Amino acid sequence: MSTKHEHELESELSLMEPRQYKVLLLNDDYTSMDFVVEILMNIFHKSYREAEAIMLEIHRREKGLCGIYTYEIAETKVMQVRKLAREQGYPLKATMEEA
Ligand code: TYC
Repeated sequence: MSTKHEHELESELSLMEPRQYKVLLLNDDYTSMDFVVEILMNIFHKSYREAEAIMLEIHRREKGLCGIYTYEIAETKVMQVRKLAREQGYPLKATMEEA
C-alpha cells in the first residue's frame, strides 16, 4: 500500500476543515471604553478581565483580535458589532480577515 505525499494529505485536510477568520476591532477616538468591553463580553463571550485587556490592547495598538471563527459566524459577529455601535452612535469598526 502506497503512502500519501504530504501535499496530498494537506489538500485533503483543507477540504475537510473550514477556513477560519479572525475578527478584529479597530481603535477610534470616540467609542467609550465601557462599550467596547460590553461588546467583547456580549458578542465575543470574553470575561470582564479578558475584555478589559483586549480593549486596552486595541486602544494602545490600534487593533486587536477578538476571536477566530468560520466565515458565517465571523460575518455575523461583525454585523452585530456594527448594529450595536450604530444604535449607540459610536463609530466602532469591526473587520475580518482569513486566519
Ligand atoms: N480609544 C477609545 C477611547 O479612548 C477606546 C476604544 C478602545 C475605542 C477600543 C475603540 O476598539 C476600540 N475612548
